[in-house]
Amino acid sequence: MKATTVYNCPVIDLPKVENRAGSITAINAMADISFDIARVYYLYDVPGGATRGGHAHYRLQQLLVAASGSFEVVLDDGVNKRKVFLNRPYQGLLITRMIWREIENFSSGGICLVLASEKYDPEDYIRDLNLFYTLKNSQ
Ligand code: T46
Repeated sequence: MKATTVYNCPVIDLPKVENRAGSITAINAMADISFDIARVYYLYDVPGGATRGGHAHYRLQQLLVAASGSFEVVLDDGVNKRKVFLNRPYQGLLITRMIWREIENFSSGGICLVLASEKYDPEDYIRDLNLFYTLKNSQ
C-alpha cells in the first residue's frame, strides 16, 4: 500500500446552510467525505493543558471537526510534522491511515467531533512512536 504523508490530510470545507436562525452543516458519506461513516464520537470536557491522541491507526480514516471552540492537531508521518488549527464547525481535517496525531490546546468548552471509517478496534492502534517510525521507514 502507498505510504501516506501529512500532506494527504487536507482541511475540507463542508457545506454550510445559514439563515436568520443560525447555521447547519450536513456531512454526507462518500460525497462530502471520501469514506463511509461507521462510527461517530466526540471529545469534550477536555481539561486545559491536556493532550489527546498520541497514536496512529493501521486502517482508520477520520474527519475531525471543531464542533465548538478550537484545538490544534499535530500530525506526524515520520518525516514531516504539521500543525493544524481547527476552530470552524464547517471545516474538517481528514486524517488518513498511518499518521501519528496529537490533539492539544483545547479551548474552554472545545468539542472535537470525529467521523470514523471503522468501528472501534483496539488492534488498529499503534501507540508506540518508535514502532510507528519503524513501520513508516519500511513502507
Ligand atoms: C483519535 C482521537 C482523535 C471507546 O470505547 N470507543 C471509541 O470509539 C473510542 C474512540 C474510545 N473508546 C474508549 C477507549 C479508551 O478507554 O475511550 C477511552 C479513551 O480512548 P483514547 O485514549 O483512544 O482517546 P483519544 O482521545 O486519545 O483518541 C481518540 C481516538 O481513539 C483516536 O482514534 O484519533 O480520539
